[in-house]
Amino acid sequence: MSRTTTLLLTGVALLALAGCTPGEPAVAPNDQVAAEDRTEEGVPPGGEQPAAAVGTLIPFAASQQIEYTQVPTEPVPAGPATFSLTCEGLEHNVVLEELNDLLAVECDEAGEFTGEPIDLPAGTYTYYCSIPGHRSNMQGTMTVQ
Ligand SMILES: [Cu+2]
Repeated sequence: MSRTTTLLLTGVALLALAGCTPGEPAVAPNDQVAAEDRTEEGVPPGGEQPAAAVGTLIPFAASQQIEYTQVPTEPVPAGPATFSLTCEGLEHNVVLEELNDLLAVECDEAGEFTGEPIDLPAGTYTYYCSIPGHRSNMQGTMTVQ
């Protein structure tokens, strides 16, 4: 998925969230959604999210070399988070050591990849690429608070 597409999808999701009127229930049953607001499948807008970021988006990037070219440099908020990884063609991933070596996101071709949402407790995490031979040059720490 291209970065532009992801940004567009994220924007659509944000617009859908912004469309909720304060004071109303956060989740509207489908039968309370006006017919013209339903999608073709009968799902209210925003009711079926694309595989886009949930919670805090934590972007990583890696190059054709054995290196990350983008990593988190500021502390990220604890709670739901989604890792993304933009690659140029060489296979890489982001694994979180403190979460039992959880695979946060991986790539096997050029493009931007989005991982499954993760609930991140506060703490300091060691991230690394688990592709054989990569970790020695692809490792760092990030703070979640
Ligand atoms: Cu790698």
